[in-house]
Amino acid sequence: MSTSVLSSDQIRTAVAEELQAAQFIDIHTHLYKASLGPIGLWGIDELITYHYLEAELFRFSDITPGQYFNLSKTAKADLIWKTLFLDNTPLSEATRGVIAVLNAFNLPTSGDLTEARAFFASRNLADHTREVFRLAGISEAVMTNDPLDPDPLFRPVLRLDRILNKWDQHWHILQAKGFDVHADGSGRTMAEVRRFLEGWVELMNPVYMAVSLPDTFAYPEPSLRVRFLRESVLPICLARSIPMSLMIGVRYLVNPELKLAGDGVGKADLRAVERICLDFPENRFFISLLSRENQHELCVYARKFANLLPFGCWWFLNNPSVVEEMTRERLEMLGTSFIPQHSDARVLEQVIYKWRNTRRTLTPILAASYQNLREDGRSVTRDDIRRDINRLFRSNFENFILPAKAHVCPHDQAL
Ligand code: HDL
Ligand code: ZN
Repeated sequence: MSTSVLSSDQIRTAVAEELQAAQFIDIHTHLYKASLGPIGLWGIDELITYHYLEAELFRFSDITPGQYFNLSKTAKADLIWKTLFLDNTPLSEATRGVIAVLNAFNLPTSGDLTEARAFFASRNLADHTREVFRLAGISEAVMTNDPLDPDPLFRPVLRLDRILNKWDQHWHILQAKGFDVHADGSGRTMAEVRRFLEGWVELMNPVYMAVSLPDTFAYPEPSLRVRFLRESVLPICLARSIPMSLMIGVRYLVNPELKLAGDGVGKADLRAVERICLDFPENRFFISLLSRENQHELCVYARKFANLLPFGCWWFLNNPSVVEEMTRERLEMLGTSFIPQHSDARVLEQVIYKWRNTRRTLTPILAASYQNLREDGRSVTRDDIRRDINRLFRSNFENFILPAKAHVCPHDQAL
């Protein structure tokens, strides 16, 4: 316990120390646990060929995407390394992140990749994963797809993009598995998709369900996607007390040639979020939006709907200049009732720099909030800071995924 009151000039140090000491839960990643074998991405060649860096390569090099994607993984990494890290200064968020990972393992940040490749090749993945989580200061990461065996470092999510966004390309897979479904959603399709998902919920025990949605997402609308949400997905989420994560604002493949790096961003109409929260007041929604222009109104909606939990500075927003603006407006409008960040890591070691950057960016923002509070007349202790950081990076998530408790009014308890 530390109830000692902090002076103004002690606050920032206390915030930095408490952020450093806290173990975060990373609620949205594209990582896979070691026991799954070779499907998880890790090591220097995967770090350097991250699709964020591929997008940056094409701005500095005259190689075409067609020529680039025909190269071997090693050749791609060598080209990106030379172009973005040697011939130019790695000043972007994604290039600086690779430097931070190399530095974390005392590897050279200039010259060629020989020593880095030898280092990562020497690592045992299970041990390496634990070391990476330790360096990142995270106790667990939530994956987008689950394998079937429990692992304390990784927790599962049931990702629904193919059902909700690409039913026309995937309905036949369910039909081949014996589910009575149809391309047009007719007949018993909705009930059968619910049965399919209930089977996966039984198998995976997901902490939440998730879907990425386009900037044009509308609700209500006479679409199969909305019918699946209303008739199949959200009823299961309610019955099993599983939150639904809606990540809205993607303009898919604005440049198809760039493949995974080809997606863009668009401002969404948040009346869809408003209506879903109203229509499903017992369901709980993690909401992350891709457009900077949607962020302030998301804070307003979070003030209207307690079943809406804003999370993260997603994808193109995960840069200090935007993270600062989003986090400040969330603190001002929501206090600590939101989840500031997730890593969205695709390559294991990215959690090291993504979480270091989060701590570095949030320290002055949180410190300023406490200093304002102190100037307004309420003292601040290290216990306050520790409790608030735990809420921001752990218990807001943990409480949201717990089965909904019956609300007991203080008056009732007194009776
Ligand atoms: O849909 C998502 O979960 C996004 O995060 C995409 O995976 C995106 O390509 C990404 O990696 N963002 O960081
Ligand atoms: Zn993601």
